[in-house]
Amino acid sequence: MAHERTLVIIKPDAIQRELAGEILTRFERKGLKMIGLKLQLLPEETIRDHYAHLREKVFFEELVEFMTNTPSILIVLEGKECVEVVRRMVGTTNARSADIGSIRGDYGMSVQSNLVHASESLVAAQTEIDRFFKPGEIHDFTKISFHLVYSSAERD
Ligand code: DAT
Ligand code: MG
Repeated sequence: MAHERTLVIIKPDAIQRELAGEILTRFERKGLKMIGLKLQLLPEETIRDHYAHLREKVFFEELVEFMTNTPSILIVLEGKECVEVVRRMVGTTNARSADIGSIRGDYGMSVQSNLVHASESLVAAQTEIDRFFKPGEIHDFTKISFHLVYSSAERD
């Protein structure tokens, strides 16, 4: 399967604001294949690893608290060039300046509470999928709408 996989987290603010269905629907309607999905209260240590690149920042402890006080929805998506496609659907980190039409741009007003996480590269995506999902929680099935979403050359 040459199609990429990426990790999306529907964050606690989106769950509390009842935006989970809205956000999930965007990925479905785009034509992405959902191969993993679960609701989970994320363990503090897992979030410290996930955001290790930010551990020296003044906002880090508040970020850890924000991410661990309400469950998140974890999603693995698959599709052609989907790491880049999903990052563009999510928008830039600061939701106030994110493009209108992106998820953060349409629903958010915050840098921290910006509704969704999406892996930033193919390498990060693999690490993050392995961090949050066991192999048995990812489902490799044939999606019958693929011949409508892609040309034959784009399907592999
Ligand atoms: P992104 O989520 O767009 O990949 P990132 O990896 O730089 O951005 O940061 C991860 C998360 O950390 C981000 O979604 C929200 C939080 N964050 C980043 N910069 C912040 C800041 N200046 N103040 C508060 N939270 C911040
Ligand atoms: Mg990031």
